[in-house]
Amino acid sequence: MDCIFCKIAAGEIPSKQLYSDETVYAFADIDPKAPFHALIIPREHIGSLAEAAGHHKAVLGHMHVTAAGLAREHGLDNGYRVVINTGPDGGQTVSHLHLHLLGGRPMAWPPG
Ligand code: IU
Repeated sequence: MDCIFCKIAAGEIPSKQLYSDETVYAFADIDPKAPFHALIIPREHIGSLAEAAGHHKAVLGHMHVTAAGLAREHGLDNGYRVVINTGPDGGQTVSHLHLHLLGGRPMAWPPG
């Protein structure tokens, strides 16, 4: 499968690693939208949150717990935002499930 995030998780395409284990990989977004912007992806290829099913509960939880750990590690003590853009209307541009962890500045609401 020709998936850029699968290749990043496999180390075939370089990235700035922030966290790695057997289930997820986290790296710095190449075009950061906040002073701290990490992407947390499952090693398993899941195209988007729209494909989530019962057997994905553990990996989805793992992604969120990883986000909370990275936020603590990087001092986002005043808060942060986690975002999963899903499908065309959700603004998803890469077809491999990814959780954005954004912090280091106040976030606006509602999002655009
Ligand atoms: P989106 O939710 O699908 O729009 O987010 C995709 C993100 O992936 C976006 O913030 C890009 O800057 C980021 N990204 C990256 O970090 N490295 C890449 O090689 C590619 C996209 I392609």
